[in-house]
Amino acid sequence: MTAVELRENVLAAARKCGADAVRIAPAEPQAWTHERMSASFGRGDLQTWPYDERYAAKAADPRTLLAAARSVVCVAVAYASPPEKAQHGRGRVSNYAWSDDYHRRMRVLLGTLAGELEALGATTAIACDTAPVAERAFAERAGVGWIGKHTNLIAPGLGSYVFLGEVVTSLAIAPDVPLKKSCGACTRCVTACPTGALRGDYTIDANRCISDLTQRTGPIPRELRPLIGTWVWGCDLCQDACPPTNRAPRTAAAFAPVDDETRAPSLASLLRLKSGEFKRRYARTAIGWRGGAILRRNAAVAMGNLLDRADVPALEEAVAGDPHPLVRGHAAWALGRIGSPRALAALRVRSEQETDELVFDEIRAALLSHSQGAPVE
Ligand code: B12
Ligand code: SF4
Ligand code: SF4
Repeated sequence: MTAVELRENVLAAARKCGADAVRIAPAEPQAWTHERMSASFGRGDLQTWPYDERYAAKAADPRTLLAAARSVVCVAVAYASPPEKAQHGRGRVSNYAWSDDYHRRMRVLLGTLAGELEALGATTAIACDTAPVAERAFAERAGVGWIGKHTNLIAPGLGSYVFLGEVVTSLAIAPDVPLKKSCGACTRCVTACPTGALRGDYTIDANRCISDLTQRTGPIPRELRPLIGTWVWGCDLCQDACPPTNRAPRTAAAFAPVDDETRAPSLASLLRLKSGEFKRRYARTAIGWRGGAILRRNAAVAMGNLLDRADVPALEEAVAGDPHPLVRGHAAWALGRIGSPRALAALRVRSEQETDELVFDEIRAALLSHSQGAPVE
């Protein structure tokens, strides 16, 4: 097989496996990516992630994953469905989590493609999300797309609603060239971000990103809670504001939403979600890796932003009876934000009974803000 035939065969195989875009990057260490990642971790941009200088060095060098690596086959798979508008009483979930878990689908795609390369005598390793690979950087190097100011990779014709995946291989495949595109003067995503996470220089303070805030395990900083709106998992605001993403079709049949409740769950049901129901509803989705308590916490924050007195009974129940202190604490915050006589009475009753220090602190802060006439942050 000639070099041209090899390249064409690999690209065709990737498309046959389901890739919407595919390009090749050389499996060389990327000094520029290493530097950018080190700088980002050094600034403390991703404090809830276990990333450090060692991780940056690994992620910028595909030979950490496969010692004999010569090429990285970079694929992008479109996942957007028609947009969901915010609905009263319902939480917002990011488009990437509406369907069956993309990790499984991507593993099948990448595994099948890797099998085809192995049939040619190659060794391979696959990566999607969880392996130490700077996926956006390699996709950018391969020319799959360019990295926008919202820090997501934008693929021409597909936009940024694409999952990335890689097959690192010992095959020497003729590489592509980067697209050399940029956002130009556009800053729409930066303006659209409610938390100020995007700096506008193609970097992000992920500690402020709603996607991170709704997925992390600990308490959400009080001053950031009002900025989350009704997002209960992930956030799409910067991508929804992005012109090349908006011009792309939103018809990814392979990632069709599981059902309406997964796409926009009722906040009252979410706050009462028991562990069995959580598993039944979410095990098949990309939300399943976190426990139900995280979703109940997020539902409480969304209610604290909706400010609907109809939510007080559900929040009362949560502050008094949820087994997880994280949920009781955030429910206390939400009751304080709503601030109706019934909400404040529930907080006073609970303040006599609560034994967990952090929850007690939330109740105290909520009550205090009312005694001083100031809104709860
Ligand atoms: C940690 C993580 C997060 C964190 C941090 C996000 C971040 N921007 O770093 C949080 C939880 C916030 C997050 C959120 C989301 N994530 Co995420 N996440 C990851 C993960 C696991 C690691 C990313 C990482 O290492 N970040 C550290 C930073 C410093 O590195 P970086 O993002 O790779 O980008 C740097 C380099 O690429 C470098 N660079 C190198 N060459 C070049 C060239 C140019 C020209 C430029 C400008 C920069 C550049 O500069 C970049 C910025 O400093 C990756 C999977 C993976 N292994 O890569 C998925 C991944 C990045 N996430 C993904 C998705 C889908 C999301 C969400 C859209 C989900 C959602 N809707 O909630 C949001 C998007 C939020 C946002 N605006 O970024 C996709 C992105 C697909 C795409 N089209 O880009 C990935 C690739 C997973 C996948 N396999 O598909 N994520
Ligand atoms: S995902 Fe949401 S919070 Fe995160 S950077 Fe984009 S707009 Fe901001
Ligand atoms: S909204 Fe504009 S600045 Fe942001 S990523 Fe899209 S094109 Fe770039």
